[in-house]
Amino acid sequence: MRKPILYGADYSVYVRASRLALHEKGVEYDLVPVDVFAEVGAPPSYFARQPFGRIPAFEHDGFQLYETGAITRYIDEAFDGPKLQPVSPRARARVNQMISIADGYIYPTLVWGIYVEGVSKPQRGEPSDEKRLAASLSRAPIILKALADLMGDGPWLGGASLTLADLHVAPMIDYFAQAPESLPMLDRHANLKAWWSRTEERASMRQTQPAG
Ligand SMILES: N[C@@H](CCC(=O)N[C@@H](CS)C(=O)NCC(=O)O)C(=O)O
Repeated sequence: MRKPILYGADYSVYVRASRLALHEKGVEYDLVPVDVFAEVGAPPSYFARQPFGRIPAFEHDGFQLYETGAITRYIDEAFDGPKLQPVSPRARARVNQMISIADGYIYPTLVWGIYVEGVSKPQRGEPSDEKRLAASLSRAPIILKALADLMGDGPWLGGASLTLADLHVAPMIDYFAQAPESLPMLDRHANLKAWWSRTEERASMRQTQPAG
């Protein structure tokens, strides 16, 4: 079998979630650069792999796939290595619930609303959307509480072992944690704070750190 190929850029939280799954499973892969935020955008040929022009896209032995949730589940199921999804219907539902929370709430609010508006744009000398930043800062505690409530005693978001929930949420929290406002917010949830310390130390997180 040939090595799987992931198309995307290391700065993308969705590309990183897919890479984390590959690293945690111990799967060798090739990362083919596609920069969707380049001035010229993604190359026209990329739209044949991902018609919406988003990253990542994935290919394994001729099987093409896009949408990160489908990619990470495929990686978990198609390759040997530690299982990243629980077997019991309820535990699996919790993991899927957290992945959905990541897509629906964490990504727009903590990544775009807080990191991009509050950290990245000022660093690049671009004006921030102050209204969006303020709205996101007031929404963030609801998101963090939901995660903390769902994870319970952990130590991982999905319970006793590392799952895809951790791998989808961690790249987003890594950006959010760069905002000064994130620290007091995380301090309010001892379980989530301990989870983040544990997660950011993982070899897979270090190996997939965006080059910056
Ligand atoms: N639903 C897609 C979302 C992927 C996504 O939004 N990727 C971002 C980078 S983190 C992107 O490609 N953005 C380009 C754009 O918004 O034009 C998935 O799950 O793969």
